[in-house]
Amino acid sequence: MKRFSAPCSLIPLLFFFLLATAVAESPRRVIIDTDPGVDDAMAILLALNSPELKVEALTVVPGNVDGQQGLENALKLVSLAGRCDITVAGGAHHPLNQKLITAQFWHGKNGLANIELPPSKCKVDGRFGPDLIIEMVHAAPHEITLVPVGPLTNIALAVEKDPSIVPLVKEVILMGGSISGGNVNASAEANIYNDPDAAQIVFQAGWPLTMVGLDVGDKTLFSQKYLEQLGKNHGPMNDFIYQVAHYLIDLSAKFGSSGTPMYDPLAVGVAIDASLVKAPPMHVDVETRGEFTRGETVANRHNAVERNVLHGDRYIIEGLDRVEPNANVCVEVEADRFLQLFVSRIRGK
Ligand SMILES: [Ca+2]
Repeated sequence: MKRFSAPCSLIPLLFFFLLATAVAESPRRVIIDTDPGVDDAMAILLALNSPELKVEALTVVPGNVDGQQGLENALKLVSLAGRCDITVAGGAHHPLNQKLITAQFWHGKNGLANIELPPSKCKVDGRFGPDLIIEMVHAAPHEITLVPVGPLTNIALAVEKDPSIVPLVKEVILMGGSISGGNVNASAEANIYNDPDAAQIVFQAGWPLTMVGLDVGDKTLFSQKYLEQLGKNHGPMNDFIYQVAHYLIDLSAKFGSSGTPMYDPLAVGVAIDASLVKAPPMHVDVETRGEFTRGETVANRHNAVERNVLHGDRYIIEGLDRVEPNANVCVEVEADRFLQLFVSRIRGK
């Protein structure tokens, strides 16, 4: 009997190992909320070519372009990838409390670097994007990761309408914000600036959240070297991304940069492989009123604030109060490893 007892005791362990392996290998289910947008297009095609991810839906938010153009672009992108199985839905038409700001200046007249993709063979889903998010999260509790790469209007609307989704979402990995200055102005990054009220709702919701910001995206410059690698292959997706990257590299050169920052694709990259970045926990608030700082993501690096107590005519510091981190804020990235990953996935290798 003794001879067999050891192997028998290993069976539960073996079962656990096999289960753990299966879980580890099952793809992460994601909904990408997007305002396509050139870097959105790169992000979406990276996701669709990565076996680590199962893209459940694209929900479209106005931002780089208006909602209608964004929806048309999203449908053309899934069609280009031959993936009409992916649900594509429209969403909000404008930010919560301010006018829409569109960015054809950077993204081209059609939002896709003025490249004319073939008409989409895919059909739009009639549901309202935030409702679709609510529905999908309830249908797969604790399994859906939200990857917002545009202004956070749709995600905020979903949370406002049904706060019960918050503990049911696996994780939020968003492109937006910065802890070292903005691109719209001195302080604000565009996705957050375009709807700071929505962003504050999303940051304070209470779910696991990773912020892939402007400052870390600026470290991932897609330069001529990577473009040449991409040019070694041909196919509908490869050729389209080559043209997009070419357009963006030329545009960046006009502003003195040697490459184009891969903002939205990096958020997808973090969803694929979180080890690409270092992201310490911080408490982040979004400034919704500041004279010069509306739309800034204000990050508390040491997660504490002074406790000032009124004594007579003055406040006296009596200690420190802890503030709970609400975001993992990306501060470092293995840029070359990420860019190689991007190129190899778009090349289909
Ligand atoms: Ca975007």
